[in-house]
Amino acid sequence: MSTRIVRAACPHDCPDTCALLVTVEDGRATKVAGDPDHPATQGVLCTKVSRYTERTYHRDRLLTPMKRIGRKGEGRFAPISWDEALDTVAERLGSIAARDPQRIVPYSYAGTMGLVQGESMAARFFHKLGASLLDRTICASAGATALRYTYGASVGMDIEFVDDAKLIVIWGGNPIASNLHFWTRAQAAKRRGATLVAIDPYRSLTAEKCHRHIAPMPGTDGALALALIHVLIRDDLLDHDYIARHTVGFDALRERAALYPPARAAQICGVSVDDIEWLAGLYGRLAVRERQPVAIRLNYGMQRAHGGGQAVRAVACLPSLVGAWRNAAGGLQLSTSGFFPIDNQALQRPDLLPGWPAVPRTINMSTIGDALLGQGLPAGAPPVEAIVVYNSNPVAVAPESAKVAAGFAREDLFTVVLEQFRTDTADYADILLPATTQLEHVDIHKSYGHTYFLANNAAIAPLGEALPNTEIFRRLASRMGFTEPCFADSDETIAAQAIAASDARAAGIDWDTLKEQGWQKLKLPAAPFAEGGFPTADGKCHFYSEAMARDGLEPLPDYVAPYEGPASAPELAARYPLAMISPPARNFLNSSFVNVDSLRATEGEPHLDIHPDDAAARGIVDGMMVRAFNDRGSMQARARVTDRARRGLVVGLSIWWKKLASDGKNANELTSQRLTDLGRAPVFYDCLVEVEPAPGTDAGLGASAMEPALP
Ligand SMILES: Nc1nc2c(c(=O)[nH]1)N[C@H]1C(S)=C(S)[C@@H](COP(=O)(O)OP(=O)(O)OC[C@H]3O[C@@H](n4cnc5c(=O)[nH]c(N)nc54)[C@H](O)[C@@H]3O)O[C@H]1N2
Ligand SMILES: Nc1nc2c(c(=O)[nH]1)N[C@H]1C(S)=C(S)[C@@H](COP(=O)(O)OP(=O)(O)OC[C@H]3O[C@@H](n4cnc5c(=O)[nH]c(N)nc54)[C@H](O)[C@@H]3O)O[C@H]1N2
Ligand code: SF4
Ligand SMILES: [Mo]
Repeated sequence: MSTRIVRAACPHDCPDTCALLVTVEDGRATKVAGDPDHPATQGVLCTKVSRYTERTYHRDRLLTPMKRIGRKGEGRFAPISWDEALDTVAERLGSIAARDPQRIVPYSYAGTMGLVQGESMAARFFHKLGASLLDRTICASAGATALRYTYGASVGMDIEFVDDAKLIVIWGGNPIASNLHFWTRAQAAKRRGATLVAIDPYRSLTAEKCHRHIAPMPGTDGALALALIHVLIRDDLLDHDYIARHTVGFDALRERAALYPPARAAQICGVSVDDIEWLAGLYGRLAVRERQPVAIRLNYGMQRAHGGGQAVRAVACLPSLVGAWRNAAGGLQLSTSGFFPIDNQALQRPDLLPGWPAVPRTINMSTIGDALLGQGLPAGAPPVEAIVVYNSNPVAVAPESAKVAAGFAREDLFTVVLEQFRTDTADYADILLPATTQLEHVDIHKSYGHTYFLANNAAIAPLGEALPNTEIFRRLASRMGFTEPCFADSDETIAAQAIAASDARAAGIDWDTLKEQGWQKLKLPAAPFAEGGFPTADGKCHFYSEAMARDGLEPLPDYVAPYEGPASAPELAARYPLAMISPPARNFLNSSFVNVDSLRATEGEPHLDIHPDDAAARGIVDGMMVRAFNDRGSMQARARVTDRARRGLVVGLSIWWKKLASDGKNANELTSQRLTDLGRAPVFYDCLVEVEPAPGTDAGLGASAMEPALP
């Protein structure tokens, strides 16, 4: 028997980007483990990826190209050859492109975060074709835009130092589920005396383990952050030297924060004045009076509402006000992705666009339902006639799902899906193409939670007839007659092209070393912003942003109320009084892994957490099947009556495959296609609903309700 250990990288959309060691015995991957030597991974993987072989060798892997033989969405397919599949796709795309290539839309996100299997060969292909561009906004663009205006890029503190922090504020994140390796460090800090605070409307797995949990209503974080700023200024808990030398617009920020005394914010957010006074006092005292490291781990939960961008702006001001950046264990981290010197030009080749530097129209992925239905496009805009989906599952993950599904069901839409599994989206494909998993292809990875480049070597041969995304687009390019040399680049060549080697941060990092060693850390100082030096034009933190004023945006951090709430929409709130959020479930990765039996068994079935008072008012008991609904749609779930959900809030952990839910629906039936204040991002957690016992089910006889009472 031959046994090899292959160095690889976790491809999933997770800030931890773990370094993997894959055991291969006689050509079969038998074990996926964390690299014990990689400082970010520390030999530990989450439950999901420890089960990666279960996913790779899953009985439902797509192993041959297929064409649709049933109705769209029905999921009936017949196998065809690669030649027939690629000829069909090339012929259809070619004839549409001959009329207007903008009628073709690529749709992709972070099914793999790899730079090679993500936007490299695929981007080259769509650029050369002249297809519509895709605005990839579905996850991070509200916060990324806010950080760009405030600090110049998505940069922040290095989590590897957070063990030394004295206060860690976990704001809108549930790291036990979604950022495990940060949580390990936060616990180390806790053991060394740090105070942990969670700011989250829901008592998540993480919030319950923090010293204090502050639970604002969803989408109100901007007001909370401005009140913290208010108290820091009122009590002179400020690093005047840092403010003077490394920030812009303090006086204007002071005026803005004056509008948010704690009492006002407490009322907007539904928290106590004491919560605000306590947190601001502790944060300011530790940082300014005691010069101790204070860290904020800012995440995505708070970005998924109307004011998500400005809320990030407001939170991002805090570390500069108290000089927290002076310490390696202090500051703020939302994302580290802006540190990586990536040569996107080389990877994606926008210069191949027919009219470059003029660009085709852009379709926002977050409003794909409307786009496919021809709604919200400018008058006279060409309809979408073809969509090519890879690395994404829009029918499950995009908002206002009824419209997304209706769009994909259009008979006159030509749909190609590159997938590993027959997802909710794959069911709508005209041509379904089998893609390799991470164990079967080569890739290079950056991270948004640490500062290492990682290599992913292929551990095993592709299963069945599956091909890497790159090879599928390479073959399509050849059939379309694209002859530029870049269409012949191998995956390893592309991996090498990804690193902008001229950048000092990449000193000593190259593909050959990387694939040998598995990972290499960027060259960065421990406390990169101890003396300012942010990647803005002037190196300063912009409390007031000239650039925002120029772009027609509110230049100061602000509180923007949720679209759907009693303040902005009282009539709607009267009909749908409960705010619904649908954050990640621990055992799924967005909609990936929902089809892995062992992980789905742990999650059980779709649940809806509801506060005992809200449940009682609706005749809902624990374990009852309930129906959440609003004007956009409905979904069924098993009620969990629990004060984990604060009053007025319901929580449906996500993202379920629709076809694996009892009613064929998931949380995105309820979410809207409205967009955030900055970054054109979706507002998944800005969503009012009503909940009732599900008609015609076991209402009133819920499983746990029938259990005998314990003595
Ligand atoms: N296990 C697992 N890990 C994942 C994912 C997954 O699906 N499963 N998804 C990955 C992806 S794509 C991403 S973007 C990241 C997401 O990473 P995070 O943003 O850290 O996501 P969560 O861990 O769910 O944390 C979001 C928390 O925000 C809370 N929240 C919701 N609305 C608000 C609000 O208005 N204000 C505040 N303060 N909190 C709010 C939710 O209750 C939830 O506990 O995780 C990644 N990691
Ligand atoms: N209600 C609600 N909706 C949400 C969210 C939420 O919190 N609540 N979160 C949002 C967020 S943060 C995000 S990032 C999006 C995520 O949305 P997506 O990026 O669509 O993520 P997944 O659902 O994991 O789907 C990724 C798909 O890519 C496939 N895939 C993986 N690797 C490859 C590959 O190499 N080749 C090909 N061809 N396919 C591959 C996987 O099999 C999987 O089906 O969802 C968003 N939707
Ligand atoms: S999903 Fe995240 S925690 Fe799990 S192995 Fe991948 S990078 Fe690590
Ligand atoms: Mo995401």
